[in-house]
Amino acid sequence: LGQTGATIWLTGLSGSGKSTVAQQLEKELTDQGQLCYILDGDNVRHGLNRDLGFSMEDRKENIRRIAEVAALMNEAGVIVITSFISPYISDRASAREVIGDESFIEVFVDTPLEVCEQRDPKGLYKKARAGEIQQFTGISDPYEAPQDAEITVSTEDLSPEAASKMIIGDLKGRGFI
Ligand code: GGZ
Repeated sequence: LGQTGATIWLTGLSGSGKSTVAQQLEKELTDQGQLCYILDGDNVRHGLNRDLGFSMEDRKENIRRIAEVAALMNEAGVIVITSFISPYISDRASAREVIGDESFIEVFVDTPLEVCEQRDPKGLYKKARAGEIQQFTGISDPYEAPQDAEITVSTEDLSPEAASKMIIGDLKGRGFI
């Protein structure tokens, strides 16, 4: 009997609010008794993908492995929430293929670069501007915004709670929960 997990694929700049949305969504799904799990830099880039950096090739491989893991977890019935910049349209399209179009929900966390740079919670934009970090997304490396995301959330004027509600509504509409 096929299990029916889904993958909520968050994409957006560093500091856009992906993690906050992911955590809020995880909390609400868990409260509803749903099995879900966040894949993010903390649990993937420090383990499975610790051999990878931020070149175009390494980002591609990062996203490829994450998609394969998400697909396996979906097969086990888990709702997976991924929180990675995933800056390239082609890499996200490949992830969609690996996971399956019907279980892939792309969510664009659409926070303008100016706002992310203003927030700069880890001081990374400052370092990137100073040339201390190379190939930093939005500053010295590209971010290709989605044109066909299932959901776009503008965290500038939408709270994490409201963003999470939108995603939950979508999951309900598709019959995943
Ligand atoms: C972008 C970088 C970089 C460079 C380190 N470019 O705000 P953060 O710190 O916690 O999130 C960023 C994270 C991006 O890793 P991802 O795995 O999401 O990237 S990708 O999907 O493109 O593979 C940032 C930190 O790592 N970071 N160097 N050069 N972000």
